[in-house]
Amino acid sequence: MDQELNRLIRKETKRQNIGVELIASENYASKEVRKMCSSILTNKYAEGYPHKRYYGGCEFVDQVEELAISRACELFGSKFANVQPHSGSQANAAAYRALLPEGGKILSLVLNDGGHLTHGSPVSFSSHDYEFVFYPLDNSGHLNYEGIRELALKEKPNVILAGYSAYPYAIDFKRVGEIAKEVGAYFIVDMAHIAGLVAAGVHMNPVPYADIVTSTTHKTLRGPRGGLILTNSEELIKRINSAVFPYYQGGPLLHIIAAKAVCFKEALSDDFKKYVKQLVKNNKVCRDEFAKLGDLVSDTDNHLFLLNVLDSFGINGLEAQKKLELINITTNKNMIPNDTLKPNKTSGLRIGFAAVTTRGCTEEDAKHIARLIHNFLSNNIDETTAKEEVKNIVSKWKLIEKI
Ligand code: DSN
Repeated sequence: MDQELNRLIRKETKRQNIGVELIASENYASKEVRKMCSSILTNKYAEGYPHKRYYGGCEFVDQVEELAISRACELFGSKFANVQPHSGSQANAAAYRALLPEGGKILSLVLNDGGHLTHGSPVSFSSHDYEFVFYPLDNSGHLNYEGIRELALKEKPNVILAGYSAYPYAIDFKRVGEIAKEVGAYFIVDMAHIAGLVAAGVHMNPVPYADIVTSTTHKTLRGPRGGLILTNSEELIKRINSAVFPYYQGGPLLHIIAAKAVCFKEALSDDFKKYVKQLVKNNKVCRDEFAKLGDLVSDTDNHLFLLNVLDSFGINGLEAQKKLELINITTNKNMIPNDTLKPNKTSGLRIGFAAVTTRGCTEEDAKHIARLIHNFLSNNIDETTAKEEVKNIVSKWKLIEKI
């Protein structure tokens, strides 16, 4: 037994159990998903794809990967899937490689407005390998589709990218797909954040409109940490497959692919649809409670919203994040549209309900969480009282080991 690691895992288990987890990209995977992650499938090398491997002994792992592929296709209504990307970043890298020449142009949303690092940040491979032009949000923080169209007509990009990490509104994939067609660009959607909402039919599915859809499997989709790529094009899946292996990755993680297969099966269930509907409700009532209390919040159509802590409480995002951690509420500092502070401070917090809803958070709890955060960040209640309230809220929820 590795005592050092066991001790750390026990501490992390306790942290997860006593906390209110509001990081919008996190969730709690089921026992079955976690069982697959620690299965003996980790022992197997299987470079290549089912029935075209570089190693012997792949007859069973071929079936594991085929099962994951067919369930992913069924869940999202797609013709083809690649379930090997180790992460969403790897999935995006492979999608770009499949569609773009070196230095090709991508139209996307900048990180500070809610995009992802791999959507052209100077610190990511993406901006080194490709040229990015960013479309702005309108003054209310919404996508401006006519603005995207005008920029696309002017810039003539190879790819238009939609799907974001901190965007609280619904995305009209059909509309962006039409713009891409009009300007002769490919259309990639990174649906990592909203994959669970898409799976449950609560958000427009990008698969019919995009050339390639990338995702992670661990956010609202509630599976293991990993990536996924979907397409309806027989030509593109060949290019995607070569871009994943051998271009960017070596051997696939079959234990994680098995866990993805479990996650896709779970996401096909009615229980999952109920979960996502509750998640969206919880998120909205929490957001509305902040608004009622007079705090500055974005509106929301999905699983997350942005709270402007600088103008609501006179502290920056980093200070708010650290202060909430004192009472076991986990959030992350986040830029808000037209932010005046730098990304290492920020004026906002990103708040999401995917994780707490899995544990059993109700709409009443979600309102209570808004009031608690408001009162603690306004210094209306002290740390001990606030911590006690957090304890009372989580005491009604499932332990994470039981999920
Ligand atoms: N880091 C993830 C998030 O928190 O949104 C995106 O990959």
